[in-house]
Amino acid sequence: MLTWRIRAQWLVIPILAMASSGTNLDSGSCPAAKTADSSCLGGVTPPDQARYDNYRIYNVEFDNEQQIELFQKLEEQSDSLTFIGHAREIGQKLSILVAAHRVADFADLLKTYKLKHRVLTYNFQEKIDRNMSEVQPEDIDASKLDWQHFFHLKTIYEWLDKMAAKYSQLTVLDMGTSTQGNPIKGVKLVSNPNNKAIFIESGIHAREWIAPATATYIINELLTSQDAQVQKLATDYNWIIFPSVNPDGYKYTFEHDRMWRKNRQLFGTCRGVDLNRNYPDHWNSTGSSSDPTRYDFAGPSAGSELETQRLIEFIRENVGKEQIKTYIALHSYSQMLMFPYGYTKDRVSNYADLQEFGQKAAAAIKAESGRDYVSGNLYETIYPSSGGSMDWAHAEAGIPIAYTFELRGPPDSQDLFILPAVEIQPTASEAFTAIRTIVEAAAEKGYYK
Ligand SMILES: *[C@@H]1O[C@H](CO)[C@@H](O)[C@H](O)[C@H]1NC(C)=O
Ligand SMILES: CC(=O)N[C@H]1CO[C@H](CO)[C@@H](O)[C@@H]1O
Ligand SMILES: [Zn+2]
Repeated sequence: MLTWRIRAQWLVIPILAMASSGTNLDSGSCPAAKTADSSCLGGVTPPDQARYDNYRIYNVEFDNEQQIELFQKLEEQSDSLTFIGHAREIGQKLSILVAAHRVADFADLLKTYKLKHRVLTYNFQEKIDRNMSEVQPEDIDASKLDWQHFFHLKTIYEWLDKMAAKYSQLTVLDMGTSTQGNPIKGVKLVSNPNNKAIFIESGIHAREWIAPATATYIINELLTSQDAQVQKLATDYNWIIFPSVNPDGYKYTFEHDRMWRKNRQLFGTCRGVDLNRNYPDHWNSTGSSSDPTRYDFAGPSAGSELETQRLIEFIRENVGKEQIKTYIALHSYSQMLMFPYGYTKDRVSNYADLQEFGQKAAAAIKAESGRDYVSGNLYETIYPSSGGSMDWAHAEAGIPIAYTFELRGPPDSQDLFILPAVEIQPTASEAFTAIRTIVEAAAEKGYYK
C-alpha cells in the first residue's frame, strides 16, 4: 500500500515542481523526496515495481498442428510473452499476456498464421492499479481482516494469532521458515483428538491471491458460522489450514511484481522454483521446465526447496498422528475441481469415487452461485504437470481424498489472477461448499471410518 501512495505522489510532484518557477529539477537536491533512497527523479524515486502498461491479454484458439508447433516454439523463445498454460492440442484456447513492445509482431503472427483470437484486455496495468486499491495497508489492525479486501502476509499471520487467542480449539502452527526466512504459519482446529483431519494448503503460487483469502474465510466459517451443518463439520473433523505455503512469493507480489508465481530462490541471474512442480513424485517428467527463468521451473532436483521440504516433513510427521484423510490445494483461476494424477492420465485406484465427489461438488457450486466448475483428473482437465503437491500427498503420503481447486475466474478470464475483491466472498463460499460436499460424500463412502 505504501508503494501505491508513493506512486500517486510521484504523479503529483513533478506537476507542482514545474508550477513553482524557482525549482530546478536538475539541482540534485530533492526536497520533496520521502523515500529512504537518496537518488531522485523529479523529487521522488519511483518504486522498484514491475509494470504492465499496455500489455495485452490475447486468447487464441488452435485449429491445426502447425499453429500449435509455432506457439510451442514461441513460448520457448520469448520471455516477453507470458503463456498461461502451454500450446498442446487442436481446439484448445490459451491466454497469453503480451508485452507492449511485442504487440505489433504478435498481432502480425496471428494474422499470418490465421489464428482465431480475441483481445481480452488492452492494458493489463490498469487492472493491477485499480485493484491495488482493494489491498488494505500492511499495518492495519488484524481484527479488521475481512473478505472484501486483500491482505498482506503480516496481517494474515496476526489474524491467525488473534483467532487462536480467542478460540481455545484453535492453535497456531509453524512449519518452519521459508527460503528468505519468513515463517510458514497455519492453524489447527481440533474439537476431538480422535477426529480424522482435513488439510488445506493454499498460496503455493504467489499471485493467486484468492487462495489465501479463501483459506482465512474457511477458518472463520469453521469458528463462527451459525449454520448447524458447518458447526457439525467443525466438530466432526479436525482442520489443518496453511493460508500461504509460499510466503516469500506472496510478499513479493505485494511489494514488487503482482504477477510473480514461484518462490524467491536465487539461480544466478534469475529467481524462483515453481513449488508445485518441485515435489518428489515423478518429478520433472512432464509439464514443467528445467529452465530457472521459466514460470514452471521444477527446481534443480526433486524436493530441492525449503518450502517443499517443510510441507513434506509436516505431512510425514502428522499424516498418521492426526489421521489426515483429505488434502485440498487451493489455486486460481479456471474454475476446476481436480484430483490426481497430474503427471499421467493413468487412473488412481479410487478414480470413480473422486470423480463422483468432484461432480457432486461442482453441482453444489452451480446450485449456490450459478458458476460452472468442471471436475476431473488434473492431467486431462487442465494440463499435464508433474511434481505437484497433490500427486505427492496422494501417492507418497497415502492421503486418499486429494484435490486441487482452481477457483474463479473462468478459463478465459480477462483479469487472470487479479480477481476483483467483490468476488472474494462468493468465491471463498463456493470453495467451502465444494469442500463440504466432498467431505460429506466421502464420509458416506466410509473414507473417515
Ligand atoms: C529434467 O528433464 C529434462 C527433460 O527430460 C532433462 O533434460 C533435464 O536434465 C532434467 N533435469 C534434471 C535436473 O534431471
Ligand atoms: C481486474 C479488475 O480491474 N477487477 C476489479 C478491480 O476492482 C474494481 C472495483 O471493485 C472492479 O470493478 C474490477 O472489476
Ligand atoms: Zn496455481
